[in-house]
Amino acid sequence: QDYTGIKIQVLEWPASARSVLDKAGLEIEGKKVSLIAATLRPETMYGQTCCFVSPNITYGLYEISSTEIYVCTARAAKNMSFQKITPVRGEANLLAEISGKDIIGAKIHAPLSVYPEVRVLPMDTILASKGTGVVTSVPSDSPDDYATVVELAKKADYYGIEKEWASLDPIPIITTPTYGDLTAVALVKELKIQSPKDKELLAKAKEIAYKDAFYQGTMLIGAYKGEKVEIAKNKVKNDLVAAGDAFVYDEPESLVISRSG
Ligand code: ZZB
Repeated sequence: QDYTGIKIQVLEWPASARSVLDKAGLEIEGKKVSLIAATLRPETMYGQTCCFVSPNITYGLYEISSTEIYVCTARAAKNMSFQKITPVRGEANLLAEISGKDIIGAKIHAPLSVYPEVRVLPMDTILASKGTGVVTSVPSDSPDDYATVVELAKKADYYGIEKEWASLDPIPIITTPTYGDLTAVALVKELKIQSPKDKELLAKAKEIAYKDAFYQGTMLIGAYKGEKVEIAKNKVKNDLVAAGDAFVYDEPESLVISRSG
């Protein structure tokens, strides 16, 4: 998979994370720490409303330079170390480990998002075996993300979050003749998806959403407003990389296959 690794900078850690990092003796003062979200949809980054981690995944903080730290799974860091992303080939320098649980509520900056500051929220359906274990949320165009934020807002107390954090309006990013300006919202409704646990329906919605946006979609926002998604996708990706807000992250397909047997 040809992912784009989006650097989502942590602006403010919750108390739980500060205590974990303190105990690990890690000094992050003056360093840029970013959660790395793996996405196949760089052109949708204008519509990020939060960033998801799994409460059941352990993440690592990896040293990228004297001033930069990336947060992702160990598996992803290992893969990155063979793609010239870490300083030494084949090595990822682990500075500390932290549970996704302890990152929830962090205040972050998601590049290109119309919302200058958003929050880290929990997503139970994140797979540790895919991408970086960090998923940036675009509820306008990702049915999984929309179903998850609706669930989180409904049961904010249960999930231990502030309702407002999960209540930011989806942003119209792409328009298509079939689904309009908020493809994921339309599909969740059409397929009567009730919760993030509706796995099969969500898989179906995702497939439809990918195809519809890629072949029929037109950008409604950003530098390539009015252009076809098919064309704009790589332009937005290249701009993010050029700005230092993202990098190309390739996931070896064979690795995924051999893992699942
Ligand atoms: C932002 C985004 C915006 C995404 C969108 C999708 C969509 P795939 O196709 O199965 O490979 N993702 C990334 N890593 C994980 C993970 N470990 N567990 C669960 N979900 C993950 O899925 C790739 C997409 O799934 C990625 O692209 C990411 O969400 C999420 F408008 O990033 B995406 C129609 C989808 N639209």
